[in-house]
Amino acid sequence: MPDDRQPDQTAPAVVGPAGAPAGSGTSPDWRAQQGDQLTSAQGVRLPDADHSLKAGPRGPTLMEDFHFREKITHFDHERIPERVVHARGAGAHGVFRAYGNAAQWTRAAFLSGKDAETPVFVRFSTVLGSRGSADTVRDVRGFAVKFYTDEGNFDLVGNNMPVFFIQDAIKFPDIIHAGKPHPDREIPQAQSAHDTFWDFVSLHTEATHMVMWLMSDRAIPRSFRTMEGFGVHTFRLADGKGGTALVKFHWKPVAGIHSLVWEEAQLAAGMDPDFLRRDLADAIEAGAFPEWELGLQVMPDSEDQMFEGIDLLDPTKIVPEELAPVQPVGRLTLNANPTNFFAETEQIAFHTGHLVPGIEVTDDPLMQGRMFSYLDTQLTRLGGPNFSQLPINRPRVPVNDMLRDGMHQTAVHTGVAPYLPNSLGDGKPQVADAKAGGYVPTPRRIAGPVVRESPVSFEDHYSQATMFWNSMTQVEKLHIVEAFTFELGKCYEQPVRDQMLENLAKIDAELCMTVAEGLGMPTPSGVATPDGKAELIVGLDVSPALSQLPLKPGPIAGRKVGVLVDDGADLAGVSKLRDSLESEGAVLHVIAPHGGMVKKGARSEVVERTLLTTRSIEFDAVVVADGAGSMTDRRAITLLEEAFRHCKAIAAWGDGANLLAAAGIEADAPGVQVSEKASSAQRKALVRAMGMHREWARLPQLLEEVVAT
Ligand code: HDE
Repeated sequence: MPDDRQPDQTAPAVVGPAGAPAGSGTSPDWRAQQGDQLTSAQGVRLPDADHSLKAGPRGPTLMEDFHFREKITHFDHERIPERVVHARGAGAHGVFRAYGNAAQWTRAAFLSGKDAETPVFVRFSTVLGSRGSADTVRDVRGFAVKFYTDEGNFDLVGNNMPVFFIQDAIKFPDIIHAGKPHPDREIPQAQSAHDTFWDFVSLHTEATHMVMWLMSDRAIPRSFRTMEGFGVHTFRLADGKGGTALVKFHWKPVAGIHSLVWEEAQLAAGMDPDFLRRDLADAIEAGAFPEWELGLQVMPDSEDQMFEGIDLLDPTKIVPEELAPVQPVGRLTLNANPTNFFAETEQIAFHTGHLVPGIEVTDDPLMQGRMFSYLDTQLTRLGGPNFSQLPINRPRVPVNDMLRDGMHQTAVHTGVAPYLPNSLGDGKPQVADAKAGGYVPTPRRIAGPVVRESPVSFEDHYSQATMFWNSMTQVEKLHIVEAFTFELGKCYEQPVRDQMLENLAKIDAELCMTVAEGLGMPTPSGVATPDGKAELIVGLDVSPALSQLPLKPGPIAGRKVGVLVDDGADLAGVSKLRDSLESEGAVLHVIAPHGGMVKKGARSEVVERTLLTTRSIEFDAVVVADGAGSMTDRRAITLLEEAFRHCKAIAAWGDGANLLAAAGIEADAPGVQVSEKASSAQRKALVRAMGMHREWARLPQLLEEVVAT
């Protein structure tokens, strides 16, 4: 009897960019669009792409026009339901390379094998907005990774924040209903700055720690490339020899953690709603491949699943890195853009239950709920139970699952015995025990009364919110205060603001007072403990690792510099600057008042942006070349003013300094490099300043100015 397998899946993988096996022999060919001839879906060649079949040139269209009907019918059904959360996303292909040191904790071969390489697809997303919403809204970002391992697919469906709003999955529909637009007017789109969200989180105080992250700069990343990622829940790793450990997964961006400033995020939402997906695709296309290290925090698999007083099953708690260091175990590199957004980024189906031997879940009640939801949601979204056969979801190992038929079945199964045991199929497929690579979870004891309750340790809702606040620098604290004041300022219901201020008082008295001042509300009395700290501290008071400000300059690969020029500008200097930036992997864009070319003598430069088509948000630094200093266009001034206000690196040489002066930027202001001539010292200083991301030293100066006026 032949094996009861899908023909393609037994063959060694010949894969295209989406992992689609190319057709061979008599197997069905999975590729679309073969041949140069336009055909119907049935492969019939078609003579005309522009006219329907009519009774005379001025007559009605005929029912018999199967070409027209097939085309319109297909078009009418092009949309599939968007994801109920994380609808807006962007993805990329890549590779994960293991360092090999994880073998001490897990038998999962893709993690434990030294230099083992595993293809991956990653999808980044926002949570609240619809598919067409803006990228840069204040929101949590999804960070979902599908590893096509040699032992089957493993999905690490994480976020860019290490905790979550709720502790029990039963509340997930509620928090999402509260965060989504109000049901009557369907406003506001893709944001949390409205009454129902704050009503929910102020009453569900377990959300407090997560809300601190949401109000921090983490919620407005500069780029997907500059975000951390977290598995959030505690997982169990098994080494295959009886040893287990509890772990948390971390993705550490090689490019460092960077964020937008709030005004920039808002401008981008209008000027370039595709800001983050464009950045990702551009960087990959330019060869500045985004990279992360995968790290593990490893804790003992103790009976009570507590670590230093922290309940490892509570998804609103982190384990501070100072208590359990993040140990790097491999590197992820994104190196190819999708070929087709729908086929890959939209149709990819993640599931927390896509696990491989050596990686197991724990009893975290949020994770347990997710183990149900992800499979269930794909049935509606992807139209039935066969979504694993879509090229982007298909494992890169033989699949022999005995699942049959169903909507959109694309496999032609052979054999008559899709059941076990059988005699008609030679007893195949065979089951595999742990030794043969079967997924056999570590036996764990589950005993207890049937109750709807949480453990007492889940009642601490404030101590880590306070730790987060304590760990921020002044600039980060300022941003958090501004974010709370903005968001609560957008709430119309007074009781909602009151409730929230009372919660803030339990985190930190100063935080509460400053937000209350901004809202023009009295600070709630009698709520804060005398020192403004939460009553119960578990773990640590302060975790410096939580601050995202760089202490030394980081890499600038994939970052963008805009150079203002005009006809007659020092194009030799521009060219040298481009060389320096390109050697660091950064990109230079020439901005001029007009399109086409700018010239000086025999030299010329292509104008890539005009003052009409660009805005400061596009750049990490702005430079004015000698010869562009007498520009009078208001938009050039705005570009510089915004870049300065957003604390970006700024430079000018020669008469370029005049334009800075026209924008009110002093030559000796922090993060501003002015020189008489284009020089390598200036270029180096610019690279260093960009590596620090922002020149925050400007902030107090700006504040003084605001106060003074
Ligand atoms: Fe999700 N989540 N989630 N989530 N989630 C979905 O699955 C859900 C949670 C996350 O790029 C949905 O295919 C429940 C935590 C990401 O395709 C859905 C609960 C974390 C993505 C779903 C959570 C996440 C999703 C919607 C509470 C971080 C996008 C469409 C128990 C660790 C994946 C879909 C992609 C998507 C359910 C909480 C991350 C409905 C019930 C915590 C990154 O199944």
